Amino acid sequence: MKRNPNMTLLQDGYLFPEITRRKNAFLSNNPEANIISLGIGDTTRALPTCIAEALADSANALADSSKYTGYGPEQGIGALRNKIAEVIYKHSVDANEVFVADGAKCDLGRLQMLFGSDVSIAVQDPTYPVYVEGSIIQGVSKIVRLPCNSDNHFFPDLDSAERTDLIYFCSPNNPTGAVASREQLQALVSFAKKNKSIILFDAAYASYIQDPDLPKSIYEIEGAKEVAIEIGSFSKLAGFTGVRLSWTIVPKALKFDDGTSVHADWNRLMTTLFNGASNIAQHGGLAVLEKNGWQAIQEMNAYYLENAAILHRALRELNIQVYGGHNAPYLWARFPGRKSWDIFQYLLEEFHIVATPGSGFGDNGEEFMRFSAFANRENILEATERLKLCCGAELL
Ligand code: PGU
Repeated sequence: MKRNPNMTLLQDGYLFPEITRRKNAFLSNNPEANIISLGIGDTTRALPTCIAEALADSANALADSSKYTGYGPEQGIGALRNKIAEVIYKHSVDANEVFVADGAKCDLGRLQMLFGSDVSIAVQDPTYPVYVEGSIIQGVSKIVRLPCNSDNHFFPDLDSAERTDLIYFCSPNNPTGAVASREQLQALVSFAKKNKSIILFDAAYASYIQDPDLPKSIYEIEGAKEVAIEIGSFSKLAGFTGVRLSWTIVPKALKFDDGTSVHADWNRLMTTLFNGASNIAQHGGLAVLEKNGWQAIQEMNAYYLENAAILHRALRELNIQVYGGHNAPYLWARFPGRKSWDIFQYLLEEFHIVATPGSGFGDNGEEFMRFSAFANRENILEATERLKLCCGAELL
């Protein structure tokens, strides 16, 4: 059996397991170290009781033969599709354009399968690595990286950008924490229309947008339904990173160049390769979108945003240039002239803090570190105290 040649094109390990490997290597020599993880964006707060109870009730119902359910609709439980259309999208999308799934990452992989290998793609650089690496696994060879840095306010220069079939776009951005304005998204939609490209809009962090002027969904932009698919997730919205629940919006107005429906193909792919998200997780999702659940998760989101604000202030006080952290759970800190894996090692060894090296997200991430605000407050405060000890000098 020959190895899939596409696999040989990937770098050795995926970013986050590599970080864990290095952290564990350090811990095995320093077992006493109390490491604070601001690396992987993984939620840490307990679920609100009303949501945990809905999950438990749904699990308990499975023990009752009159309430037992097996496979559900591949596209998701009707009530949840309706509720996502109502609460998240204020009915700007139809319930039958909502496809419920088991994670944004999983749906990204399936979208990559839908579009196949004979496509060109564009990504922001730095970018969430899954867009690039999943495409490489699929056999995509034409990958255009659109530099996003402080000079262009982390929004790509579309005037000079090459045309591609697909454009991955993430806002609030992972890793930079930049949030695209309405004008910027209008420009992106016009660019895609002009080029007959499809935008894959990753809105995994949309719930962190507090500024009412900033769009939370690409569909707030006129005409976006003809050019964009949107991916949303309960992971960071509601602390469901372990529960696993997400959705993808595929508008009926979106067509391939031969006039056939992307929605119909997505439905065909999902009914063939996916058997629906866990019924327990979907009932948890319904509870998130009920009044009490919704109120409780707003508080959870606000808590992480306050963490981001605390970290932002602390880094600024150390004279470190820092971006993001407003309307976004990630901070993007610059260490001029330093390699980000060196800073990673330095923070780990000297401060017992894990952050994510910017170069793991692309060449434009070199010299940067991503700090995640998904942590408990004590750890955020402890991390800022540890960083203050070095007065910033060694970090710069
Ligand atoms: N999209 C973006 C932009 C993400 O940052 C993440 C998670 C996902 C999708 C995945 O969402 P799920 O719905 O939970 O599947 N990014 C985290 C976790 C690392 C990873 O590899 O997914 C991060 O730290 O970047």
